[in-house]
Amino acid sequence: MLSFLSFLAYYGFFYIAQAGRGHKHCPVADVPIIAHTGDPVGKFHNHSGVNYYITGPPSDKGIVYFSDVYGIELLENKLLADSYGRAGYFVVAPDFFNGSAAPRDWVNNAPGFDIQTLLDRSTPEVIDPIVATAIDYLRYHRNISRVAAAGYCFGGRYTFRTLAEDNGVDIGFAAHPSYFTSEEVSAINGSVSVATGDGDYSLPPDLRHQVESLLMNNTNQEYELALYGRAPHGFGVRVNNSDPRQVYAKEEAFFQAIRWFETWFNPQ
Ligand SMILES: *[C@@H]1O[C@H](CO)[C@@H](O)[C@H](O)[C@H]1NC(C)=O
Ligand SMILES: *[C@@H]1O[C@H](CO)[C@@H](O)[C@H](O)[C@H]1NC(C)=O
Ligand SMILES: *[C@@H]1O[C@H](CO)[C@@H](O)[C@H](O)[C@H]1NC(C)=O
Ligand SMILES: *[C@@H]1O[C@H](CO)[C@@H](O)[C@H](O)[C@H]1NC(C)=O
Ligand SMILES: *[C@@H]1O[C@H](CO)[C@@H](O)[C@H](O)[C@H]1NC(C)=O
Ligand SMILES: CC(=O)N[C@H]1CO[C@H](CO)[C@@H](O)[C@@H]1O
Repeated sequence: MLSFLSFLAYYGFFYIAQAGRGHKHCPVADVPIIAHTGDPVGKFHNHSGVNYYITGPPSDKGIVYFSDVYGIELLENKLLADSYGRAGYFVVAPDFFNGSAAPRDWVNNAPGFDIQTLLDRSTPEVIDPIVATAIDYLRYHRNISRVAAAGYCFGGRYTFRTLAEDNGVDIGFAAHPSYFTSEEVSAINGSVSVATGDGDYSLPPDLRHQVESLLMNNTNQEYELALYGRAPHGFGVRVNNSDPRQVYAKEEAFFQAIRWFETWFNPQ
């Protein structure tokens, strides 16, 4: 905890000092905390027939990272998982799509790719068992007792699902979650932090307010929901690195998740 607080204090100072220069170095270790570009530092690992991207130091705190439809092949997903690793967590990001995630540019240019086909075959019946292997891997192969979920977009739904009683996760964060149900939100049995943007088409204002009501009235859990101005859907992972507002929202959502975990993880 102390080291995390110093990390934040140093980072805060450094962030201000470096604002606008495009480098976010950790003054303690001289490595970037949040990497937006560069080479991933983790590796792939097959476990129980599922491919994982794993990254981060040995730790008593673990994160299951639930990717968006771009999967663990997307550079930004690997770099973001690495960033959680630099914050002190051992991270496992399972491949939800068995090597066939959405191509980076599917919205504009992906002949032959059909997002609906991908979604139709990526139902909870398929994804839940993959998630379960990853949680099992953290708890029983890495001996990690405190497990957090960090989910983005498609993966955000699995933050809610794994926070249900006995689903294996202690605490969660979801950025611009999509395709979830009210029942999944109401069923959480651990604290949750949600990040969304005013340009997030998956959480328009009426749905966002519904989520707020569900969190407030239908659960007894700690929660928060942060709205980032001018932040488009997907901002937690993919942003225009030349747009300071988007970069700010992405970084702030990352620190939202880290501070949430540090504050509300059950003490061991
Ligand atoms: C994953 O894809 C491989 C081919 O790349 C296939 O052999 C395997 O059956 C697939 N697994 C699942 C669970 O769909
Ligand atoms: C697992 O972690 C606990 C503490 O969290 C420790 O007491 C135990 O020795 C560890 N077991 C192994 C096999 O590393
Ligand atoms: C939630 O989990 C706690 C254990 O952390 C348990 O004591 C409690 O009964 C659960 N609450 C609900 C509503 O399931
Ligand atoms: C949630 O509770 C608040 C305060 O009691 C109330 O104003 C609001 O209508 C409730 N929302 C729903 C959806 O029940
Ligand atoms: C990224 O942001 C910069 C600065 O706001 C802008 O000039 C550029 O057009 C944006 N690129 C895309 C692809 O939107
Ligand atoms: C190297 C290796 O064994 N890769 C396998 C990992 O698991 C996936 C299924 O998710 C297989 O398709 C790979 O062949």
